[in-house]
This record gives sequence, structure tokens and C-alpha cells, in this order.
Amino acid sequence: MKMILRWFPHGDDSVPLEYIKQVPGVSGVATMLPKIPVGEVWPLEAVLEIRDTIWAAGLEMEVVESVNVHEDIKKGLPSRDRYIENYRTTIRNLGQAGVKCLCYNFMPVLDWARNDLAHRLPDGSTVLSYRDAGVRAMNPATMAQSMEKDAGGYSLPGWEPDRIPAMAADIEFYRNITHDEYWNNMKYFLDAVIPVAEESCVKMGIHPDDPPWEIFGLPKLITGIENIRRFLALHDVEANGVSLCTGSLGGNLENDLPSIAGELAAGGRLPFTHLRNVKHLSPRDFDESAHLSQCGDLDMFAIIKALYDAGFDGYIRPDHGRMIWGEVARPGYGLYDRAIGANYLLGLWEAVSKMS
Ligand code: CS2
Ligand code: MN
Repeated sequence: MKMILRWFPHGDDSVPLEYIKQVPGVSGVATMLPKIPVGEVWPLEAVLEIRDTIWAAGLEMEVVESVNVHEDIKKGLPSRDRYIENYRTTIRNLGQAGVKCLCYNFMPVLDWARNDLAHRLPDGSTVLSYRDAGVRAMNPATMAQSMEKDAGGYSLPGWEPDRIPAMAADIEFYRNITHDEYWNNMKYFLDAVIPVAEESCVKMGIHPDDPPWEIFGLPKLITGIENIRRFLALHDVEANGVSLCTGSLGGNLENDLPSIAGELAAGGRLPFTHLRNVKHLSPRDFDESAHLSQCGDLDMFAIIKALYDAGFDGYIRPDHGRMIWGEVARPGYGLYDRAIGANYLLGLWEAVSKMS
């Protein structure tokens, strides 16, 4: 198991690599190339340049998050083949640079959705929060505006400005796509990219949908264990895996995260795990919380134990943290709470391993 933190290059992160290096137990970062438009190739030289920057700080770059999937691929348009070919080239380039795990998602139009990126908790910290009625009262354009206002000038992964103008038309498009068609579009993509990932020694890990239920009438597939099993069967090899995000799947209280984590790790289909916690106010309303079990609804000890017992040997990162101690950073991606979270999770891992 390796503990990593997410980091955004090209000055688009408030947290210097040198500070990440000082977090005990963290071996590397999950990063991305923000300036490349969705669908275009990530050139080898650009990947190597970022890798060298990361290496110079004494950290590893074995995980990339995210290479976004072009909307035409998700929609199944004829133009998808060009974008899939580019994706295959990007995987080869990443493999050549030593990347071992690629995290991506197949959510239509929107990556994650929240209606408040700076919701204040009683202790004065701020967190990302989700209120179902509030989200349903918005449309993607108003959500994008509200997010931009809260983002403190940082780009938000999945809400890149170039995606916004087409959102309304894209949502309309998906009204005419059935779930089975959407599964087929996913399979078409996997059949083309997974063999290249295998050749390149890169494990692909799909990120679950967040929230794990439908909003704005968009199809959501990676929402719980049954659909995850269906996903894994679409292309049944190790390189076709999951980036298990406990905070995303944990939005639905019916998802049994320790059991899902154990099943995926035991099956060798879990290259990457995002650990964060959520605290529900109702089944469809929640705040993100500190990582500790006592702060949210997820039992982090049970999740870590399930991973350990199943022989998990992938990457873990503490996903979003709270904003604390006056830190100014991209929502969810400040240093302080993620550093605390990483060391809490490493402590659990050490305890579980020494007790076994
Ligand atoms: C993040 C995602 O919010 C989260 O849970 O981990 O934004 C994640 O980076 C993407 O969905 C991966 O494609
Ligand atoms: Mn996540």
C-alpha cells in the first residue's frame, strides 16, 4: 500500500510539493495535465516534464487523476473513435513515464455535484456539502456559477470552464439514451483502451458516480456493488478496475463500504482507493466530514481492515479534507486536513497490520 496526495501542477495548487514531501508516510502524488483539452493526447514530453518536477521534490508519480473521457465517447457518437485513439496514445505515454494507475470517471456531463463548497460546520471549519433539494433547484449552469464563486480562483476538477457552455444541450442529449445504451458506450470504450492499458502496465480505475444517484435525468452507472460487478464483467481483466471513493459511494447509506472494499481488493480489481467520510442529515443530504470514523457515517477502521485482510496493494489517498486553520486552497484540497487524514489512515493501517 502506498499513501499519496492529489496535487495540481502549473501553479494551480496552493500546496507546494515540498510540503507534501513533509507529510509523514506519503510517497507520491496523483496528478494531471490541466492545460490539455479533454480528448486530446497528453504528449510524452509534457508528462515527463511534470514527472521530473515531482521527482525533484523526492516524490513519485505513479498515479494520474484524471484523464477525462470526451463526452462524444460517453454519448457514443461516430467522432468517438478519434478521441478513443487519443486516449490510447495517452495511456501508452503514461505507461512510458512509469505511471501505474490511471483514475478516470464515466459520469455524463458533470463530474461530482455539490451545492455548497464552503459549508460551515459548528467548529468553524468549512466543507463541501450536498443538499438534494438545493441541487434539484439548480441547473448545471447555475451550479457551475455557484461553484466558481466558491472555488477561490482555482480550477475545479471536472468543472473545467470549457465544459460549461455545452452542458444544457448535453443534458438534453442524454434524455434519449437508455441505460443499456450507456453501458454499451462504456463497453466500447473499455474494449478499446483496456488492452492498451495491459500492454502499458497501467491499471485503469473508474471513479464512482458522485452522488451515487441520478440528478438532472442523467444516467449514473457506478453507484453500488451490483453495477460495479456488471462493470468489471464488461472487460474481465485486472487492468479494468475501480478507484473506490468511499465518500462518493458513501453518499448512499445502503452501500456497505467495508464489504465493497474487501470484495474489490480480494478480486485484484482495486488499484486505487479514495478515503473520505460523509455525515448524513437525511438519506439524500450530507456534509463531507473529517476522515475519522467518529466524525462521519463511515467506519474507516472497518474499511482499512477489509483492505488489509484482502491483501490490498494499491494506492490510497485521503480524498477531500475540510478547510481548517485559516487555510486558503482549492475546496477539498487544502493541505492541513488531508495531512491529518493521511496520518490517521496510516495509523489505522499500522494498527491493523500489527494486530494481524
Ligand atoms: C474526486 C473526483 O470528488 C472526488 O471524489 O476524487 O473529482 C475524481 O477526481 C474524479 O471523479 C476522477 O475522474
Ligand atoms: Mn474521489
